[in-house]
Amino acid sequence: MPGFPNTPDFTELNTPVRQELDLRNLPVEGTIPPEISGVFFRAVPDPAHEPMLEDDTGLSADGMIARFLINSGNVDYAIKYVETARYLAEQKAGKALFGRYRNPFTDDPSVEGVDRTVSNTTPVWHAGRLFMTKEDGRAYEINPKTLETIGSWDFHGALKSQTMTAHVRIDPETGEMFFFGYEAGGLCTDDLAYCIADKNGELVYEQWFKLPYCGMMHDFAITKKYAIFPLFPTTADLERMKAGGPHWAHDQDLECWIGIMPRYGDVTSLRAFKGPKGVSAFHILNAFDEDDDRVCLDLHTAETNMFPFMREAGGVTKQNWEIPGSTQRWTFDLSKDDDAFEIIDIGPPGDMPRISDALHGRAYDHGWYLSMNPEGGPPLIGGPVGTAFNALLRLEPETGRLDMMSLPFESAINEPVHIPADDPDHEGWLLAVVDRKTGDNEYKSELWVIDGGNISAGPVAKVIMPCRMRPQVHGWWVPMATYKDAAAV
Ligand code: V55
Ligand code: FE
Repeated sequence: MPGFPNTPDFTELNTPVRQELDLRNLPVEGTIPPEISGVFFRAVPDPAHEPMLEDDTGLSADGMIARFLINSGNVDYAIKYVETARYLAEQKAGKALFGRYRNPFTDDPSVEGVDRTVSNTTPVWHAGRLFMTKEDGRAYEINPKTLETIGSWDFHGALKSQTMTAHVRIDPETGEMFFFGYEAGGLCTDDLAYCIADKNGELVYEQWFKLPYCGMMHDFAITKKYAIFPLFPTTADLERMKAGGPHWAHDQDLECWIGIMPRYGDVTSLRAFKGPKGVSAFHILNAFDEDDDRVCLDLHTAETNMFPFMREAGGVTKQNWEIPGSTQRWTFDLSKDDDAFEIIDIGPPGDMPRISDALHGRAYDHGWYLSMNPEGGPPLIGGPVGTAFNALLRLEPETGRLDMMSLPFESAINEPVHIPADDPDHEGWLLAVVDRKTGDNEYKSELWVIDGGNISAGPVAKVIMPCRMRPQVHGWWVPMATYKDAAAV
């Protein structure tokens, strides 16, 4: 695409689309089960302008909020830019004004002090409100009906943290939203803000503590008793940034660190554990209390950072497919005084996990995630790390049972959402967008409806998309009754 760099972040499936749409009654092959009634929100980064500097990452692409509305087998689709302060400033100028990923020292002087976040990572629904989130800033509130941007969200002025994770955790019983922000006190700070919003969306708890280093904490977990903060050794350095360098560099010799505290406790009760050097993880499948003192954390790990630009800045020169990884269970024993913990492999490498929302923080017997089928051909160029997943897995961590839905050659699958079934014996449904290469820089996309308990059978229905789609990061399912009750109308 003219003007955009000829790199994996801007070519093939990652080719910028930059199209806002509002479509009705898309064609469906097969039958969508009538119990699937609600809304699948998706975060889709798509750069509205060519990068200001030569190199850029897709993680800087402007957030778009997309919505599949599914009702009685009918499907509507809409997608719209999140009108962040950054998006509006660049729209006005007609060009990019913000420089490198998370480095304000590289910006055009005209935007000094303007909120840099692009809200491109996860749509979050809580207490009747919809947000678009990104870990480098605060969330933006979105009107779920019109997809218009309402504005930056600070919990009615209560939030002190300058950042909010894209990976909040909602307790299925209490309806509380647990979240955190790292670099909470500003760029490159080692401040971690741990927060809880009650079921009505009011911020009722915000406590800060110091991390051992300013590193990446993309996700975290709660159990019924604990909050778990895993920090991985991709580190930020203010001097490097002032010199125009990257925010992140992966440090292969630094240990990861895990902080655990009672989830309603005081941060002074935090226990610290030390993990392997150089290991990187982005997403957690689930966490739960095994007994009073033992806490399990199931996550997707890799030997180094899966983002080429983060590991290259740290001198690691491997290709994505050369990086060993696995799905692991980390078990922490809080009755012991040392800072070690147990690690066992529970499944093949992958990422983009999904479990039933009702089982967050609880013992669970299966989950789904994306992976690479070694027999599925070379991966398509697409998605945040530049190589797109070509398989969906269903894993039972306890029994080791593994099922796979492999895709046709030259196809890619985006992270699914899970929809519970009415029948408690049915594992529910997964919705995921699947992209297929159909020609020279030509792609066709479909929304697949998959039986969660029988993924190897392939989709039970497909929604045929009439438009080109750029890869999603994360998604969120909202049942129809909840959606209709939205606060922002
Ligand atoms: C991730 C995604 C981001 C980001 C940092 O998936 C990490 C990991 C889409 O933005 O800014
Ligand atoms: Fe994520």
